[in-house]
Amino acid sequence: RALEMDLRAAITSGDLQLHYQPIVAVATEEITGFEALLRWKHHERGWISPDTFVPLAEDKGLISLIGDWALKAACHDLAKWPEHIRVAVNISQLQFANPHLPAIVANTLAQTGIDPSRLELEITESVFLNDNGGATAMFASLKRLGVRLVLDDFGTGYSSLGHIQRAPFDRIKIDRNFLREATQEGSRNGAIIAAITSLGAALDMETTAEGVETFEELELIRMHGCSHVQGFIYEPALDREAATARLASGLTAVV
Ligand code: G
Ligand code: G
Ligand code: MN
Ligand code: NA
Repeated sequence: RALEMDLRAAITSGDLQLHYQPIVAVATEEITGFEALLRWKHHERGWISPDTFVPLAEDKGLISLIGDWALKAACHDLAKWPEHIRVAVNISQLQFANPHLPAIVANTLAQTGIDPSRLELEITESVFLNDNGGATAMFASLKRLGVRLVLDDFGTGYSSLGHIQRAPFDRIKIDRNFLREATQEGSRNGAIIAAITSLGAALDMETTAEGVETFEELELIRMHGCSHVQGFIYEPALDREAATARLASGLTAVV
């Protein structure tokens, strides 16, 4: 109850922030964009993870307020970054279920004046559960705005090729669980990563390997053809100033 009220207050007080984790092209090691990740600095409890407060927000009907805020803040920041940089914003299942979502995205694009193709929406396959065709229609509406669609956390839970078939995804993010063990002898995960990557390439989808932490993992995903990488081997999520500085440094992503 108290935490819920604090969360409402945090949206306006500035205690809720977006941090940005670089997404790096495997071939060039250059930053091509960021994933926007919510961070909440609670005045008494310190940093609270989105794993805790996003479910709370969904439960208490606050997710559209927070989701709209995050979308706007990310586009606002993106407008100040170079044209070739993209930002990926996570869209929760409940936001996705809101028929007004395309209008909200369209308004945000108009207000911030950014090229729609610079905005990526990260959505998990959970939106296909118990779906009667609404999800496919929603993906189509979003796609018509010119934004890019990203299938997040692929390989966890309910992955299905039918999902890839039913929505015009531009990118697949391979969940970091696949990397765990993938470098160990006898693991089948390397083969699975390779299969997802070639499926993606055949369908004109980029593939981002998430959660890459070691050189061994980087080498593995490079070998299997992933086009992009996101992980602590390069950078964690950075605050806006640090992310901006990272771009301005002109350096490729040095490990
Ligand atoms: O940021 P990690 O660093 O801890 O994020 C934990 C989880 O919170 C991830 O699954 C991520 O997708 C989710 N998350 C982070 N930011 C947002 C956001 O802006 N909206 C939604 N819906 N989820 C988010
Ligand atoms: O939206 P999604 O569930 O994909 O959120 C990405 C999550 O992965 C965030 O919590 C982010 O902080 C986390 N993450 C990003 N890179 C790494 C990494 O290299 N290692 C680990 N353990 N987590 C990571
Ligand atoms: Mn994500
Ligand atoms: Na993910």
